[in-house]
Amino acid sequence: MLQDKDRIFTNIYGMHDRTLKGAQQRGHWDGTGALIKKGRDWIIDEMKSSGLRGRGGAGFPTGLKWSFMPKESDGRPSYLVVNADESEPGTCKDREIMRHDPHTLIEGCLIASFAMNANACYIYIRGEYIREKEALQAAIDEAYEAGLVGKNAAKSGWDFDIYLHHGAGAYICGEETALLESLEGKKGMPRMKPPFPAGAGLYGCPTTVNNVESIAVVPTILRRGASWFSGFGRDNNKGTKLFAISGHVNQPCVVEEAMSITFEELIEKHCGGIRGGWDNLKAVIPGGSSVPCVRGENMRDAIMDFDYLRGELGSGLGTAAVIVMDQSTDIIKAIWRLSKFYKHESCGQCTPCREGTGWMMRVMERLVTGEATPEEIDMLWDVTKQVEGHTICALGDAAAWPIQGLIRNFRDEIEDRIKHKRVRPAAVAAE
Ligand code: L3W
Ligand code: SF4
Repeated sequence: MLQDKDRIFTNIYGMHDRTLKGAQQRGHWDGTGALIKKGRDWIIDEMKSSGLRGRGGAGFPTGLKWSFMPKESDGRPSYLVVNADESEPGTCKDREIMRHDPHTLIEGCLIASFAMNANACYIYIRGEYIREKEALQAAIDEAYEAGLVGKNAAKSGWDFDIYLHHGAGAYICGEETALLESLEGKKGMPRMKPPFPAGAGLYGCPTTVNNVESIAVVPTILRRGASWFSGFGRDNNKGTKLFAISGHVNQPCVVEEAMSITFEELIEKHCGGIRGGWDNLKAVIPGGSSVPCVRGENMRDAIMDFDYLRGELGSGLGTAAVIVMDQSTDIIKAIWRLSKFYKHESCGQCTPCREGTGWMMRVMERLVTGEATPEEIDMLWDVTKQVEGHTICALGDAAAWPIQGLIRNFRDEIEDRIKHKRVRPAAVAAE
């Protein structure tokens, strides 16, 4: 259980002054130049020892990712790109950082950029985040004014510029290579990987793309020490983590907690319990809409981290957007709505995703209305397997996994719906 003194984000609810003055009073920008002067190797080693894994969904080790960047320039500039295109349904944690604690991110950008030999950083922010963009830009302006970024940033001897780029509202631009295409002024369509961005990223130059939370925690990790951060959580699942809990809990919230907290503790301590009590819990999507749902009875003791949710429950921590659904939920319809989302957001450049998302959505629609035949359940499963792993980017997988989770966990409900045609055909038409 995390105590207040161990929280990195001290203004997540906007109760305090978010300006530079307030941020400095809360300990941010303290000794930043001195941290930088400890050198690149020290910073990257500390990040590796901290055990931080990327907070954007994939959980790739942050220090390791940074170490892929060239130590010496081969004539090309290096870049840090921050993925602030937070669009995964259920996910609203980076929003809180940017609108209430923006200096944590800017300070992190400076330190991370220095560690990767980058003199410039681009923050790509979601098109719908207007207020967040304003708050972040105001904080960037303050940082320039105070000499914390710009020439000889924070008296570190390092020149550093930071640019805020406003997206136009496409979910796919949260995929790192689509984001880079979009930053370059092209259509946001994912690139084949490899090459990974560290080899050829923005404008063909070495680039690291990191999530907002991953970068915003860096200064505190370095100030307090890698061993402090790695003291929370379990092996391979370290640190503190922002959880965004929505749905049928008594008090939905975003909260910073220790990694590997149990689901029950997270919900009881911060959300006032499940609406109608634990017996009323039907299903949980523990990591944003891309990961499979889990039956409620398997969630109560679940450990909220990467390895448990994937290894034990066949789901995932993803972005730690925890979507709670009680017994009043039409789970088939909920997953159908996600399949509609992925169909809409597919960029269309690869056939299994472009066509498959449409097929999946249409069969899901028939499951919702109960008009499908029982054979269509297995056929739908088969389509998800044809899409999964056969596309350029992870959106294809993301469209397939929620449906697989539904069939795995709620097949009885689907079969019952088909047998009794319990839902009127008009049910999905209104959405
Ligand atoms: C160099 C290698 N770099 C991997 C880097 C790679 C990337 C990071 C993770 O998708 C997931 C997705 C969503 N050499 C490397 C390497 N890298 N191998 O490591 O890569 P990857 O491919 O595992 O994942 P990804 O493409 O970053 C992210 C899931 O997150 N998700 C959705 C999140 C949505 C948002 C949003 O709305 N903004 O975050 C939630 O679960 O489905 O599976 O940097 O370059 N050999
Ligand atoms: Fe585009 Fe879908 Fe292919 Fe990703 S998987 S590149 S979103 S068509």
